[in-house]
Amino acid sequence: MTSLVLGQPLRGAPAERSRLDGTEAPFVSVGHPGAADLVVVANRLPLCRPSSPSNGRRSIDAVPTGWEISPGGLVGALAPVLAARGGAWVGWPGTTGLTLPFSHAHMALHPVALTPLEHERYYEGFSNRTLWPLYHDAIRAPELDLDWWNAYVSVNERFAAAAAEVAAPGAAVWVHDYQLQLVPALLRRLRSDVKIGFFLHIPFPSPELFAGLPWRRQVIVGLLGADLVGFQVPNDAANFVRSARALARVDVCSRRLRFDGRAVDIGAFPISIDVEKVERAASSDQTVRRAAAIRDELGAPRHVLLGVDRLDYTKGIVARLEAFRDLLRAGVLSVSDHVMVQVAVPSREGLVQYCAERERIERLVDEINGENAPMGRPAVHYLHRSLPFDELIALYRAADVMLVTPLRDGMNLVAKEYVASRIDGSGVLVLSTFAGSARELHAARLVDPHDGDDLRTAIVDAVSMPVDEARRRMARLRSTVRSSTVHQWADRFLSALDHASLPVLSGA
Ligand code: GDG
Repeated sequence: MTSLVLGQPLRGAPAERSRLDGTEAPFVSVGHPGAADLVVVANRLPLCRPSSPSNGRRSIDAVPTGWEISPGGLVGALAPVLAARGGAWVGWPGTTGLTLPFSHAHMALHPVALTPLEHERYYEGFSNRTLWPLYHDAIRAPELDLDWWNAYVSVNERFAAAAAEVAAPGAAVWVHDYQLQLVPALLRRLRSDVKIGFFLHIPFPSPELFAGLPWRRQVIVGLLGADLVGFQVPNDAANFVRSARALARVDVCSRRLRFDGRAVDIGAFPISIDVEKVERAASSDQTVRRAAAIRDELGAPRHVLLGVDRLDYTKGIVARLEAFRDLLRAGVLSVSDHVMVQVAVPSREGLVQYCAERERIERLVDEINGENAPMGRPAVHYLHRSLPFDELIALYRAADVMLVTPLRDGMNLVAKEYVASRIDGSGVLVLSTFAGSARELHAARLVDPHDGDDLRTAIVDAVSMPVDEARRRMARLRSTVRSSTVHQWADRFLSALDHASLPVLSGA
């Protein structure tokens, strides 16, 4: 177990009270390499800028004043496991200022430093201009650049070295996502005693698409360094197995591959949300009041339609707005009865594809409002910012129809959050069949976002759905979402990793 002393700062180190959930666990410096029984390795440390101004107290160990642990689903799911097992989180802190390890709420956080050039090549370049579009059905043309690939290799080496340093003998190391696909094999070379799990949050492409990546074999071999490789849905796992067969000549026996004299387990582990947290927020009096106030602010229309996405070309925001525009133009919907709210959280703003997408979205919003909206009463309310969690939940409660229409998405948690927040059993979810969540949320009004006709019909179906049918569907959706939480997801993955075949001990 870890030998971190938590709950009090190290001697001489001034404490900073955490603002996460009002807990009082301080950031304290840690200096115990090789002490963590569970290590999470992810591109980012779970740190963010607080939404409220800093209280002015000084942080320690170069944690800049005003940083806090980000309260997202992943950290919510993993923090208790890390606390119970004694765990560490290895990741890029998102800034150049943070270099020393520190701890928070029984987690040791180990920053991995990146230079601005590495960030540009490894993260913006190879991760987000090569892999992201390639893994999302090449909705945008993946760009190839040898310098980006070289940076990806060297940054993955650094992450693997950091994980190797903090993992206790026999520890479980859980590597996350497309930015770190080489880490499993690199880490295995450094630490053959640890168990290595890898989970991909985004889709894995078909072998035909994957063949467009010149470094495809290296990526496959990188992933095959794990004892367990997990995907969102079975189809992603099947795509991976097909490429592994073709490129690395693995033997396949059901869900277990044999590669290089070792077994590699493959599985689908659909991620979920903190259902209890969403339900608690959705049922508070404050949220109910705020949801009613939002409807009033929107002009008390009969139907509020909602979209909530990172501003990303994979999310199908343009197709959704075009469908809404066309229905208004055709007079099928009317601005007096139908108002749309689109939250588009700023994302990857340094990349040209994202700037272009933002321009397309904003042109469409202007077009729709220009053509249809009376003065002071927009038809589309466009929020290009991140909202506080409670406001997001109030919006879910205010919305009669939730439009989740990605062109391709690993899972899509917004769909699950909407369902979890509909505690009164009302509301209609329109969900793309290209989202991983469509495999579980069959009772949604499923739609093909690539087909404008289907999208328009789905919106009309949603706003005109008989109350009985809507409630029947929502009851099924709610029972599905409630039966599988993010905590169960983490438990399932980690227990599958515990049961994966034992690694060969060094020297054995
Ligand atoms: C990747 C995969 C997979 C959004 N707007 C606000 C806000 N959000 C939160 C949502 C949700 C999260 O962001 C978005 O999650 P998604 O699953 O929709 O999408 P990605 O960011 O693309 O995530 C995806 C996921 O990883 C997990 O494996 O499902 O397929 O692409 O939780 O609530 N949160 C707040 N304000 C906002 O304005 N507070």
